[in-house]
Amino acid sequence: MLKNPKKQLTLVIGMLLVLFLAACGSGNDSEENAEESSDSSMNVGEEIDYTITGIEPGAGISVTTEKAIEEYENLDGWQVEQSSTAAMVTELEKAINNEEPIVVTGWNPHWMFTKFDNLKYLEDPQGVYGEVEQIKSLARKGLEEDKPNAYKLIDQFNWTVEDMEGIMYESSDSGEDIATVAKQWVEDNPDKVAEWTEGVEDVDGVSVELVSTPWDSERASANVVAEVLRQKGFEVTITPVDVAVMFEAVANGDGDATMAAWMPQTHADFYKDFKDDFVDLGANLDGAKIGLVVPEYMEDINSIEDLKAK
Ligand code: PBE
Repeated sequence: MLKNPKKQLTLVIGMLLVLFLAACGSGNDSEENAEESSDSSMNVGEEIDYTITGIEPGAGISVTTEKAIEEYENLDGWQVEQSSTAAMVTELEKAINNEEPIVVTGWNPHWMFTKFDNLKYLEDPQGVYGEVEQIKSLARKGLEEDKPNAYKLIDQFNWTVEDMEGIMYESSDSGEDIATVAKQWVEDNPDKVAEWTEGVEDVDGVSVELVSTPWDSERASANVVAEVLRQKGFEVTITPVDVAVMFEAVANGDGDATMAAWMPQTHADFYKDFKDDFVDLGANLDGAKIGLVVPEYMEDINSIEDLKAK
């Protein structure tokens, strides 16, 4: 018989603990996992202060992420921290090096998926981020009549996610400017260039203004097309602007064309606003994607709905 009440209490607690652990142990595996995942996903929100690491405020993906926060009830109390793509990538790299949780706005084509081979998109059951995106070329009205050879070349330009990511990765890896890498790419890919320039006549110093956005993906396409246009005798300028300004410039004729319209989802709002005032030349790239991206070691977070409201 134990006389010491303290010891007795310890014993009782100990027995309860044994019973409790036994009860846990008898539960089936899936129940256990479900419990674990709800616990750890709750921690994820807390650990990252209910903050999605975003990019530039003007980006389509930033607008879409604000929408996602509105649409998903489980994202109540979450926010997007908007800054820049470079800052987002720095945060991502830091988190990965420390195996810490992070949720970023991510997209393809981008070299982040080559540099970090442990990233995954979160499932998006409500389809806020759309499925597969295309990158489209748009021309100003009248370009076909004014500069038919430029129009034809831009219309015939198309390539793949791998082509674009190749240039982006090479530039980020070597530290060389996208323009330099793009020029080399044009030299190394005569077959593609031949397709785009089929039936395009040489000109003598006709000027072309391409408008684009400031992301590496768009700097890659703009510089590749600019280089090929230059080889045909055009004088080309590339003006990087915000997404909204890019659509506006092609619509009001300030710019001749862009190769940087992400549709049907990413730039839907901008596209809609100006759609009567430009010519849609169709996709120049298929298979782009945007969404929320996390490192694979966040094993319990596979869907946006696995994140818990604040
Ligand atoms: N992006 C890259 C851009 C378009 C190109 C996905 C960051 C966006 O507007 O979201």
